[in-house]
This record gives sequence, C-alpha cells and structure tokens, in this order.
Amino acid sequence: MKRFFAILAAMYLLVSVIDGAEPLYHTIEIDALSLEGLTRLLESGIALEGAEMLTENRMRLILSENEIRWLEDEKYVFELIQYDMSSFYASRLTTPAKDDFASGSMGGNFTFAETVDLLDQYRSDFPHIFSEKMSIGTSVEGRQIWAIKISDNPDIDENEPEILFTGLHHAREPQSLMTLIYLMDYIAAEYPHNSKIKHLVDYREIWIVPVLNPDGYVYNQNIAPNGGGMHRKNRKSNGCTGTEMGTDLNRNYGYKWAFNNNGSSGNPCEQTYRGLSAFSEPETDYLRQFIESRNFVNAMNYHSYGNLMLYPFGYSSSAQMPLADLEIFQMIAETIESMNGYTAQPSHNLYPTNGGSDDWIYGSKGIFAFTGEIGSYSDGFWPATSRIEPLAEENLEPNLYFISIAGANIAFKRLFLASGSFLTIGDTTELSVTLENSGLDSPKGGAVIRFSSPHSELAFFPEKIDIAYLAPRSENSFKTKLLVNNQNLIGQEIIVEILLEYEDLILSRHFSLIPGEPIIVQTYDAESGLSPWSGHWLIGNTGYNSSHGYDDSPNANYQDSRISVLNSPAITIPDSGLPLITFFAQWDIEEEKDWAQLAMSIDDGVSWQKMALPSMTAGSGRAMQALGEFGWSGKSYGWLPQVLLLDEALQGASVQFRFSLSSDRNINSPGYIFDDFSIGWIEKAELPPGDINGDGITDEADYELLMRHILRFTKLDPACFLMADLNQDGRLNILDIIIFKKIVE
Ligand SMILES: [Ca+2]
Ligand SMILES: [Ca+2]
Ligand SMILES: [Ca+2]
Ligand SMILES: [Ca+2]
Ligand SMILES: [Zn+2]
Repeated sequence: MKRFFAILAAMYLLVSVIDGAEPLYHTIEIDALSLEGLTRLLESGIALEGAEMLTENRMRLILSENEIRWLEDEKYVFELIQYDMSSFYASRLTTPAKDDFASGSMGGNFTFAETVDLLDQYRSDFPHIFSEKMSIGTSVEGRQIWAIKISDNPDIDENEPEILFTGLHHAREPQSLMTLIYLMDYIAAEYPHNSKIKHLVDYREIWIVPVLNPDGYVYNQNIAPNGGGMHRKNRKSNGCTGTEMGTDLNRNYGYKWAFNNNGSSGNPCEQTYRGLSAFSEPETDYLRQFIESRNFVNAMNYHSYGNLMLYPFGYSSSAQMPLADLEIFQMIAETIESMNGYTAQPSHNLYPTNGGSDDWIYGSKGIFAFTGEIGSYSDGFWPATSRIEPLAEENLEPNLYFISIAGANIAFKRLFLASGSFLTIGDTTELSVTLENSGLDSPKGGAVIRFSSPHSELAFFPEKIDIAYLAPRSENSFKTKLLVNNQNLIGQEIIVEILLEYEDLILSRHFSLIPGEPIIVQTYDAESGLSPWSGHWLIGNTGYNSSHGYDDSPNANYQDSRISVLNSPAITIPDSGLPLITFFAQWDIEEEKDWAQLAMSIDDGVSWQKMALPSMTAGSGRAMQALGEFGWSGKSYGWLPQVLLLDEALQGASVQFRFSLSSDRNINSPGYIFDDFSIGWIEKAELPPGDINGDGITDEADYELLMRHILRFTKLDPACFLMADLNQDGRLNILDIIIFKKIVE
C-alpha cells in the first residue's frame, strides 16, 4: 500500500504559500483499524458523517489536513483516495440550464439568498397553500432562519397533524436543501390535479425549515462561490478559524448533551464540537422554541450522505425506548427503506452521537424524529449537478409517505368474497373488506365504505358502512352481503366496486364475480408438484387455503431483467355451457414498471393472446408494461379470486395458458402466486320468454321492468335487456310490448 507522507509533505507546501487559504479536505481510507483505534477515532472529534466501513477494518472518510496530521501522529495506517474534496466536488458542478430543477448558482444548488427568493415565489404563486415565510429566529451572524408552512388556509392554524422537515443543519450538505425544494415544487405543481397531494395539503400542516444554518451555508458560498465548500458547523466564534470555527449544531441539542466524548467533542476546533452548553447556539435554540410552540407528530432532518434512514437513539446503544414507539420508528424507517433503499437503523448503530436533533426531538418532546442521510460516497457532500435532481426525487415518495402517516394513512388490505368468484342466484354471500390504517391518527371525520355495481341487479346489504374511528396502526374488517336474484345474470361478469372515502380522498377497488354455480371439471392445486405445468416458475409453500401454490419466486423477490413463464398443459375446454377458468392469485410487483400477465394459445403454443381480467391494470407504457396490454402489478393485499370467461366458440377446443412475470433492471418485489387453477363451465338458466327479472315466470313484474326501461325510469342490465328484446332488433319499444302482451295473455 502506498504511504501518505510524500503527498502530505507536498500538500503542506501548497497550503503554506497560499496566504489565509482554507485547510484542504481529502478522502482517505484507514486500514488495519482495530477496535481500540476506532474508539480513539470516535473520541477525536472527527466528523464521521458519511464514513463507511469498507471491510471489517478498513474505513473510508473525509478529513481535513489537521485531522489527517492527527491520524499520522496517532500512527494510523491510511491511504489517500481523493485529494482536495472541495476542488473535486467543484469540478463536478456545472452551470445548469435555466429550466432545470437544479438551477441554483452553486453548481445547481440554490444559495441562501436564492432560497429566500424561492420561498417568496411560492407564496406569491400559490398563496392558497403556502404561507408567508416566517422567521423562527436569527443566526449567530444575524440572518433569519426561515420556516414556511404548506397547508390549505395556510394563514390559519388549523387542527391538522403537523410535520416538520429541516435542511442544512450542516452547511456542507446542500442536498438536504435541494431535496426539500424538490418536495415543495412537486406539491405546488401537483396540488391542482392530484387528489392524493391535495389530501396531504388539505389535511396536514407541513412545516419546512430549509436552511437551519444560514451562516455556515453563506460561508461556504464565500469560500467556494460555485459550490464545494467544506464548512460544516455554524459560525460561532470560538477561537478557531476557517472551517474549524463554529459549533456542530447536531451535537448541541439538550437531550443527553455531552453524554460522553465519543459522540461529541468538547474541543472547539473539532468538527463535532458540541458548544458550551445545550442549546448554546441560536440556531438550535430557536428551533427548540419553534418545536415547542407547535404540535409536531413527526420530524425529518435531512443531511448527507450515507443512504441511511436513522432514528433515535444516537447517544448510546443501551438507550431504551417503549416498545410501541420502537415499532413505529421501525415501521416508518423500513417503509422508507422499501421505497428508496436507504438502510433503516437506530442512529447509534453507525457511531454514537450525543446532543443530536432526533434524540432531543423524540427523547424530550415525544415527536417521531428521523435523520435522512441522502446519497452515497460517490455523491458525497456536493453531488454532481446531474445527480441533484435524482437524489431529491428518490426521497419524494418517502417524503409524501412521511407527511401522510402523521395522520390517517388507509389502504385496502384484503378483499374476501365467501363464495369465491361465484354467487348462487338467490343466496346471499358475504364480502369482507379489510382496511389497514398505517398512520398515526384516526381519519379526521371518520371514513365511509360504499359498495356498488354497474349492474343494478346486484344488491348489497348494506350499501354503505360508516366508520367513526379507525385506530392508528390497526387492521379492521367490515362486511356486507351480496345478492343476485335474477337468473338472466347467470354467467355474466358482474363488476363490484368498493369505494373508501376519508378526508376527501377516494380510494377504489374493483373485482368481478359471476352469478351461477360453476361445474368444475379439473383443478390444478399445486399440491403434488409442478408437473404437468412447466417453465421457470416453481411450487412455493404459500397456497390458497393449502400449503402449496404456483409461484414465480418462492420466498424471494423476483430477479431483475427477466421474463419468467409458467405453461399449463394442453387443456380441453368443456363442450357445454359457458366455459370458464377460475383461480386465486396474490401479487406484490413493482407498480408501473414490472408486471405479471396471463396469455392463452389456441394453436399449440404457436401464438399467444394476452388476457385482460378486471383485477389487472392497463399497461403504463414504461419499462415492461406495454401500452394496450393488461397485467397485474402493485399489491393484491392477499388472495383475490379470479375468473376468466371464455368464448362459447371454444367449447371442446384444446388450449394452453401461460403465466409470465416481466421485470425491468431495478427494484424487485415478492412476485406472483396463484393456486387452484380450475377449468369449468356454467349452465345458463332455461327461462320463459319475457322473464326479465329471471324468477322463472313471466308476469306483471317483468312488464313493469320493460315499461320502466322504455319510459326511461330505470335502465335494464344488458342480460335483462336481451331477455326483454322480444323481437331481437336491438332496441326496446312498442313492438316488444305487443309481443309481451301476447305472451302473458
Ligand atoms: Ca390547513
Ligand atoms: Ca394449493
Ligand atoms: Ca318473471
Ligand atoms: Ca326490440
Ligand atoms: Zn449532516
């Protein structure tokens, strides 16, 4: 390994000739790092943010020359990886195009002054959802620390769950600011036409403090006007100069402040200097007052870098919190991890910190506080200009989720029809809907479930369920009964629509069922091996009411960049009645990009026709989802019955089915499972002519239905319409009435 001395000596020369220059920062890798060496490192006051263990005893980190000198004195073994990070970062920052998102003058990053202008711009462009910027106090050098609120009626303090976002605790982490500006831009643009965003704005109060440390950020602008400045702390005068001046704001909070010297430093020139006392710094003290003046449910403090989603505690690995709180922290952090891949973990897992923001915000105030460390080492403190928007974008979905869960966050979890896909004429069957509220509050004003169908012949008891209270972080099931009395509907596909309404948000689920009692001639239940099915898919140990199912990737996520298939054997379609296929399926597949599909071949696998089922979604046109085709993506939330009606012309034919799962090059999920793949048929009822209501006799009741349709009081179901169209001319009129009269005479 190359030693460092020669380079270091050259470096000192360089520094000494530039009068008053800032110390340089370099990326180094420490090797042969022992536990004892790590402990000394922790106690040194070096900032380990972004530091990474590359192997068990090799650590990569960014240090100032003074810190590197200290490493040498302490006999660490290390290697230079990247010289002068400030210049290195600056070399990747370019002048952005005016209409790019990242159009600030520091290589795309907005300066403090530009950020203040943006806050004014939001207010003047969107005064109905952005508040006037408000100062929560002034910094060491007298700059305003601005906050802005996003909500409906932004000038009124309404009783809505409050969320806090902060950026730039540390001055050299501009991606924290850019991520919040991206969020504000997105909300402003989407609010008028995106019901989910409108819900978040109208039913929450979103507070953003984009620049907590304006002095440090402006200092970086002064020493590196085009970006790349390496100052971290605030600008409190403490006898040190340059980037060694100031207090580490994220070690100055008042919960276990100065707990020990591992997680903060008492030496003013060190990067993790904690200040003279808890909240000795105006920036942290004003944020404290601001937090205490409000009612935040959760708080997200953005930093960079490390691809991490951290939660308390930071001060000690033996710190305890109530299990119920820990579960909430884990749920939120792990959900975010599933969205952007950031590692969810308690802050102390990485390295101890005391006096950190989250320990106080949670430990003293009971607010669920997180630290998001955006980006990887290759992005670093000043990501390349082209990386600013992608890094902000990868935190958009997590941020919207974070806003949502401060209140109610409700989704359909399971739908279950007791009779599977079928409904015996004249019998009621139970439909149960399970809702999950993963949010931290019950929906404001409760929730409503409505059941409906475009087929007026399908009745629900009840049609509407009012839910006054839906406990935070709970699952609840609600039931209705379904009834079809009309035998004309046997073998008709009937769509059931379930609407969930809460806080002015409407979520819907659809599924289809078929009135009638099918005769199943064959079922493949996956209980005795894959054969006679064949392909890439396997038998997994998750089945529908059984222990096995057909599974694209048992107990694992599907692979990237792959199309895997499962072919059925040749299947002979029954030669009577209405032929159909029925099965149960569950899936969890990357939405919009990947999907599972079902195809059928009637020519021994020469050509395949893609099927469309009501539980599928239309192709997005992105990644694997072809426009004009249908497939399963997103989540089924448990088993959903599936039924596929086949053309009567296929009676007696030999056909083959093929399931496929197509994945793009990134993000994979558990995949697709189906079970009890059955072939059967339904016999249509033999009804007398004119029996519109399908009760077996033609009488006054049918006449009334016919008249009501002709007089446009009600509209007949298509199947009933066919029954009423006695002269079979495709319309209902006086001619049908004349024939009807003759029938009942
Ligand atoms: Ca409001
Ligand atoms: Ca099975
Ligand atoms: Ca009748
Ligand atoms: Ca007619
Ligand atoms: Zn930071």
